[in-house]
Amino acid sequence: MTKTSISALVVALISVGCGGGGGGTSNDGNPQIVFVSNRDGNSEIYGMQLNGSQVTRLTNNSANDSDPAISPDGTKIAFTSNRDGDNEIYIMNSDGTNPTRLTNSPGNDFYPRFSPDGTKLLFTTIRDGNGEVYVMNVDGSNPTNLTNNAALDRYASFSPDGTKIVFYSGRDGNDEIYLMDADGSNQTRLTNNPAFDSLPGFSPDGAKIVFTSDRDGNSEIYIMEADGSNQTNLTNNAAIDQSAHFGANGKIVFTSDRGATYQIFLMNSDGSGVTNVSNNAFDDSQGSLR
Ligand SMILES: [Ca+2]
Ligand SMILES: [Ca+2]
Ligand SMILES: [Ca+2]
Ligand SMILES: [Ca+2]
Repeated sequence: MTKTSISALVVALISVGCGGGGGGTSNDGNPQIVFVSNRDGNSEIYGMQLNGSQVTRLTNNSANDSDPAISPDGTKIAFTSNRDGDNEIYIMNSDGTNPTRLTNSPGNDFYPRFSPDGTKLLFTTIRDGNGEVYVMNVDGSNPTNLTNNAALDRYASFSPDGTKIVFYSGRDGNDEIYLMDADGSNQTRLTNNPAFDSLPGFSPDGAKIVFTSDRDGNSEIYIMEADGSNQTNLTNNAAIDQSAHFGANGKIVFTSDRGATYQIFLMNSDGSGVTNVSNNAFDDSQGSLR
């Protein structure tokens, strides 16, 4: 694929969903990073260690598999797939065995994110006619609409203590980041910028939120305090930098096309120490770090 067509692909993926997560950092044999790659001919989910070693393909079918998130204990991976017709939420063991469908609705369901205790999954669904943030038990039971309004609501992640949820909404006329309590109450806007602001995720101490914005002319990774103050550009690069998520070790994983293809990068929370961890000729994206 050309770089231009991949750029369009990743923009399309952003509109449907991207990665995130939190949890332990011990090297217990489970993947530390999960991501999406087309290296084997179509969109599949892969796992690897923090240094890019032990790359393992975890899905193997012709459908579009995307949006991977690792459970806090590292044993499960939630993801999105259209293998049964339209996008639904699935869960599998971290070695790729036993993929199980958790949703079954005619609209797209995507972007699963684990609660800190691993018992619940946030996800986005259009089953009610526009994007809403739902929460369900990790077995798929009791799906509950948390946002419940006429605008687009998407891409939700829990705070490390499980009491808050940060998410994207278009309810105030453009793409902004919002915070709410875990039961959907107290929905509050954190960004207020005419540009695209989306894909938010908390730092492991809950003090900061990382997100993607194009307010400085192209897609960059930003960080802000959890109250929305002190919004700072971490990447400052002419390339497309997007889809950032913290791990429990305080590192940020993100996707960038600053090389010849889209690759998975790690950096420190101040933007230093940028390292290409996937480092191959194919497009890799939607990295999620536990
Ligand atoms: Ca596939
Ligand atoms: Ca809505
Ligand atoms: Ca905005
Ligand atoms: Ca950039």
